[in-house]
Amino acid sequence: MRYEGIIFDLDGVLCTTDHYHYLAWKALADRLGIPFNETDNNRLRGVSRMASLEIILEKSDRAYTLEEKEAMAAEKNDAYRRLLHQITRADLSREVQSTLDRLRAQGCKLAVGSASKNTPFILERLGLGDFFDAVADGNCVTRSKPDPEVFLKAAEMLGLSPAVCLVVEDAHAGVEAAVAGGFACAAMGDAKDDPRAAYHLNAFGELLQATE
Ligand code: B16
Ligand code: MG
Repeated sequence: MRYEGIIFDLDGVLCTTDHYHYLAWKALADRLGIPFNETDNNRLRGVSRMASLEIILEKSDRAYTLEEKEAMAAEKNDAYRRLLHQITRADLSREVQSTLDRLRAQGCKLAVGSASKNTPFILERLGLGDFFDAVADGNCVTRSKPDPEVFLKAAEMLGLSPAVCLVVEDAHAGVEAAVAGGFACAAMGDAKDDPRAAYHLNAFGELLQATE
C-alpha cells in the first residue's frame, strides 16, 4: 500500500446527492425568478453552500442583503434535508463498501474531507456513521475548497502528514485543494481528467490498483 491514509470527498465520491442539491437550489431559483439548470449546478460541485448561492445570484438582476442571503441558504438547506431522508443504506454501493473494507484491511486509515455541513447526517443515512477514523467537514472549517483546510484537518485528525495521504475527489475545486495542501489526488467523476491529479479513476474500485 502506497499510502498510510486516504481522505474521501463525500458527495460525488462515496455517494451521490448532487441531484438533491440541484432540486433544492432549483426550487429556490424558480421562486426568485433566476435561471438555473443542470449545467449551472455543475459549477456548485464541492463549493460551500454560501459560495454556491453567490454563483446562483450572479444571474439575478437585484442585490440582496446578507440577511436575505442567509434566509435563502436556510430555505435551500431545509429542502435539501427533506430530500436526504430518501437516502438509505441501499444507496451505499457494494463497490464503495467493498473497496473501503479492502483498503482498511490493508492497514490504511480512512477519513472523510467534505465541504458539506450535512456530512454527519448523510454518513448516518448510509450506515457509515461510525465507519471512518476521522471526519472533517463544513462544520469544522472556515475556508472552503479550493482552500486545503478541510483535507489538512482530516490528515491532522488521522495523525498523518499530507505526504503519506491520498485525497479522492470529484470536483475540480477539490483537486486544487488537495494539491495545494501537498496531497496526491485521485480524481473521478466530473474532475476525472483534471491534469493536477495523480490518478484518474473511471470507477471507485480502481482505487485498489492505483494505491497498490
Ligand atoms: P451543504 P462534497 C459539497 O459536498 C457538495 O459537492 C456541494 O455541492 C455543496 O454545496 C457543499 O458540499 C456544501 O453542502 O450545503 O450540505 O453544507 O462534494 O465536498 O462532499
Ligand atoms: Mg464532491
